[in-house]
Amino acid sequence: MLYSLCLMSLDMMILLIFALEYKYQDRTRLRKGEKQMRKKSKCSMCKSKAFISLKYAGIRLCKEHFKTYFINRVAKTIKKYQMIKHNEKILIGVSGGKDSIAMLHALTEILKDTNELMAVHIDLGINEYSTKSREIFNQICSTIKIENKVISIKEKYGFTINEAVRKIRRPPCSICGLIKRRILNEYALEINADKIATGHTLDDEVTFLMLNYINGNINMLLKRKPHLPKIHEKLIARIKPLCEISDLETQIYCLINNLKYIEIPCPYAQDSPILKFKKIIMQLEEIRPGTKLSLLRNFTNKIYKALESHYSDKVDQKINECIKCGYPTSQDLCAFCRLKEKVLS
Ligand code: Q46
Ligand code: ZN
Ligand code: ZN
Repeated sequence: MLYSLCLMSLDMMILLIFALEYKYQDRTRLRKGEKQMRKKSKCSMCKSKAFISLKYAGIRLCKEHFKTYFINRVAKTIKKYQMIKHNEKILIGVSGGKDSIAMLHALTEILKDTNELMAVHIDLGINEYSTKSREIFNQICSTIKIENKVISIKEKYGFTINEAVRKIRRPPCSICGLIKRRILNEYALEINADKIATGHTLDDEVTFLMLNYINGNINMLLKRKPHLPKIHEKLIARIKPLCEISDLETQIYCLINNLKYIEIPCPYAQDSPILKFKKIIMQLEEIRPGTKLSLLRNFTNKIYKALESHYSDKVDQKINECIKCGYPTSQDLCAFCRLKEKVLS
């Protein structure tokens, strides 16, 4: 869930989208095809002026139809990966970034009559970034009137992400990810939630897949599914309702729905290799629209199954329970308890 490369005004966004769309067409072709372009710039659904062109889907949409399209795509993803059943209690993790804000808004639209929803925000203690994220979370929760909770990691464990990063030689995002996963899971257990929804987008998923292909990390690849079911009594099932939606689409959804999201990047994001990989993946998508979706779907439908049947009995076999917290681990102490001990020592 890293923030997109830049944040811009709505007008700038429209210009960027159309600049990308016509980048490879020369002026003569554009003049010749003026009539055709006028026709093309109409919404594929209602023939009013198009606001966005989705090349991977071969459609152009006006603002209203983009809203409907986005909601329908999220609803379809939930159905396709059997993420949510009626009456289940869903805990929605919201960082305050565009992805999780768009997810919170869309899930409320889709599930408000069928499921119990609860939003949670983790205050990481990362200076102004955390203060602003918390404000944005409080604001959206009161606007859409959803039950919510803020958990401060300083209050819960006695240290902030800043303090953990200073003490431990490990990439900040890996420390932060481990702590966030644990807090979300603990809170989901406390409130008897059935699922935890996180705002991982198509770009996040594809970036993760690429990084782990490169490293040959089969163990991590086997943990990557849009819907990770409950495999231990202490681990709540996790779902990613935006796994087929791009970063750009979540940003546009927020902009046209006037949803505020955090506009300053996390200070640790710049050093993360994930941002560099995301840029490369965006270039691949430009060359061949639909690349990201193909990567994700082929992994989930074909490669994951092949890996599972060949490796699931060979990788990370030893499952103990942590002697301190009882969570599943391959060692005596789980990764979270080891991290906590180091930070507090
Ligand atoms: S908050 Fe945490 Fe992100 Fe900051 S330290 Fe990395 S993971 S970048 S969404
Ligand atoms: Zn339309
Ligand atoms: Zn533990």
